[in-house]
Amino acid sequence: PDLFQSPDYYLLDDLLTEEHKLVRDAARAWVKKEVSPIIEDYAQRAEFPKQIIKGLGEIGGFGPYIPVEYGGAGLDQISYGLIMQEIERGDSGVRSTSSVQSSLVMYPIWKYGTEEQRQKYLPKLATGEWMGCFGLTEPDHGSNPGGMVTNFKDMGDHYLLNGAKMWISNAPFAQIAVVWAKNEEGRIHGLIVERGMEGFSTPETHNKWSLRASATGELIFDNVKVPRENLLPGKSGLGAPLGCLDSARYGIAWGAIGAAMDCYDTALRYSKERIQFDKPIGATQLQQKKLAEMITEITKAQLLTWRLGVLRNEGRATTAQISMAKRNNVEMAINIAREARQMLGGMGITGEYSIMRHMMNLESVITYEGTHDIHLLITGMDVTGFPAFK
Ligand code: TGC
Ligand code: FAD
Repeated sequence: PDLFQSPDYYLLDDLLTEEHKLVRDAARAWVKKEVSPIIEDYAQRAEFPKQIIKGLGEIGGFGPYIPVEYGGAGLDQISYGLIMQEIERGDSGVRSTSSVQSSLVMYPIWKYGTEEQRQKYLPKLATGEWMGCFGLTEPDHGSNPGGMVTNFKDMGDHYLLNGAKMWISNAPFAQIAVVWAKNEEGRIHGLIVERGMEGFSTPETHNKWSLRASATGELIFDNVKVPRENLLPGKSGLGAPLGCLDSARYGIAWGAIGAAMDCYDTALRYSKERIQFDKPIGATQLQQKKLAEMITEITKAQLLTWRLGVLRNEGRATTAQISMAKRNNVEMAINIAREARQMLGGMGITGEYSIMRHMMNLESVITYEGTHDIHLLITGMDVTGFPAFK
């Protein structure tokens, strides 16, 4: 019973199958045992806890929906979402590692790769024996990745890759990078770049106040010779990386609920125990307003996201629907983290509680995978037909 403190105000468990609940419970138990006790320390030291990689693979954190024949867990989109929710209840940076590996590395290899590429990479990525990263963002092209300047030339027996990527999760320790670059005609393609290739380096980005337990870095390509067989042939154009983002953003929509639940749980418990003016702060109207609004927003986000999962299982979810859920849920979580932090008073700023870490992490989550503004503009474009980006 201790495992199930998480709010389920509208009895959403009734909408889940036995498999969904088993998958979620296993992820929740693992996060509670292996992530929560150590993560604050790693975040304070700005270090990624590499020892959790194997366990992340075992709970289905790497490629939950990738078919079993390639080492994935073969689960549906709701299970995928629930795993992300539970991981992010622990830490957004750990969920980032899982999102990148699953949706930004395994997904493109599975969807756009050759059978040889699938066999070579997917099983090792599913266990975490190999880790991957995804290079789309560049120093001068973040929200507008279509403007990228990283490029490759066809040299006959190989491609010659030049350019740089920035803000890349997992880059400092990944064995492989799925890199998006333009060919001589300016068409975007995905290439698998492997650590050890001459001219390829991955310097780490330091001094982050957010996502400190996740390693972020650059990808630098200085005349890197990439074998021809490392090009992903199945899809080209900006739609190829954007297709991966659909899957990752969907996972983030669920993940943000996990971070919000942890903040809510913590604040609720604290409000019952903390006595001021001879009564629990939870007995005051102001603190009840905060808690009531939190549980309302979490419940709305759960319903939105569960429905989106059903649509994804049916292959009917649109990019704009995913943007709406990512945008809504991350804002919901960051607002809850800020309110919950205040409810803990001075204790809220310490590492004794997880809230301030969630709050700072969510500043990255609201920026990456499309900023809050970009997702609003995607919704705006969807309802009006006018792209306001350009
Ligand atoms: P636009 O002209 O709209 O589209 C270009 C082509 O792509 C097609 N397309 C899609 N295809 C598949 N799936 C989607 N979701 C698609 N969205 C668009 C589109 O049909 C078109 O195809 P074609 O054949 O006509 O060429 O492109 P645009 O340049 O106007 O850009 C639109 C915009 C702004 C929405 C897009 O660039 C965008 O989403 N920008 C945000 C960038 C972003 O999200 N970057 C994330 C980097 S990865 C990351 O942050 C990882 S964080 C780590 C973690 O996950 O934890
Ligand atoms: P910009 O695009 O420069 O945006 C700056 C501001 O301008 C934002 O507020 C934005 O909303 C606004 N803006 C931009 N365009 C418009 C417009 N047309 N109209 C109105 N406002 C606009 N990328 C990867 O490829 N792989 C990764 O693994 C990865 N991991 C990341 C990890 C972390 C911790 C962080 C912080 C980022 C990561 N990113 C990654 C990069 C992330 O996707 C980008 O930071 C994000 O897409 C925004 O790009 P930018 O930082 O260049 O901001």
